[in-house]
Amino acid sequence: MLEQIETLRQQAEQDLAAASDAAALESFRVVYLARKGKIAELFDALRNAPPDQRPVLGKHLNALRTTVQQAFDLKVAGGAQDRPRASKIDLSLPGRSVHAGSRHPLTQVLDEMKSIFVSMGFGIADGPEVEDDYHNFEALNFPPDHPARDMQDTFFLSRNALLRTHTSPVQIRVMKDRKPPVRAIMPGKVYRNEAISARSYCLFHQLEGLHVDEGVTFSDLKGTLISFIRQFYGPNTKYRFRPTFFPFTEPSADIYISCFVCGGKGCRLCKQAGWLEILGCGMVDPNVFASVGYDPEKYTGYAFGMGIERIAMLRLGIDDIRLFYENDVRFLNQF
Ligand code: 2U9
Repeated sequence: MLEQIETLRQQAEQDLAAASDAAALESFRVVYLARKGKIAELFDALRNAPPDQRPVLGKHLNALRTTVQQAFDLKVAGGAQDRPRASKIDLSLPGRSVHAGSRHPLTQVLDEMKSIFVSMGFGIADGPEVEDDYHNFEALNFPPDHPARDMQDTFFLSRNALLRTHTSPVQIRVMKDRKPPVRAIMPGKVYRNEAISARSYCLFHQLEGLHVDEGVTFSDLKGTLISFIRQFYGPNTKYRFRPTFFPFTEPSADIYISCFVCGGKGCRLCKQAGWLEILGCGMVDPNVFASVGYDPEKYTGYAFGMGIERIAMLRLGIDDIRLFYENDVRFLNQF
């Protein structure tokens, strides 16, 4: 048995020297050092040895187990120190930040507006961006000779196909589809054939809204839009309504808020006026109701519209509308 012990010692020495990775070391441990390994097998065999030899053989076996275990432990520990790449990692260095991306600034402003109107009971409707003269102009009470119908102002794709110049045709489609009550906002892209500059672009976004039912009044319009202004611009924002004209509403108004930079004293943002124009609104013209088949004697309603780029520019301090469409990450990263 002494010979067996010596042979096992030599075998273990060779196998340990040959074990070059973690998997080989683990199989070495299982073969030699585990509960059913080769060294344990010899300890079992000790029971069959003549009783007078057992103490000496036991001593040799214990020595073998200690030697193999120590050599194994040393190699495992040495392997850990042998990792030059790992040892060069400085765990105290601050991590590199990963820019996760964010919503486009126009999407951020639109999402905030949508959630305010949805909380006030408005649904969200959308419709086609390629429209016809009827939905974009005629049903909205634009006279045949209105300047917006001119090629200079509108992109015509053919004689009767054009890129919508506002989201109002969506309201026409919604009203033709459904009976009152109707209460919805219509956010989306609109197109205008204008000279491109820091202030105007061929494409921009609008959010329009419409509420039609029996007995809807100008007070409802005021209550809804003042509530929107307080939620979006802050509870102490001052506002004023100024009469204006739109073909599709009568009476009509533009709403201004006190400049949130100077508080109304006059500054560069409000062009010294102290007021910023933020949206237009009015009571839906009876001619519009007639063209969608609503009885103008029975139903009344209000509508409003705002340009999202203008509002985002005022709020975020952006002075060139083209920045929204260039997708320059140096611009987008700031929001
Ligand atoms: C229907 C009836 C009425 C939508 C309205 C405005 C006033 C308005 C402008 C804001 C800035 C356009 O983006 S902008 O240039 N819009 O001032 N829009 S009332 O009125 C409607 C719409 C549809 C059937």
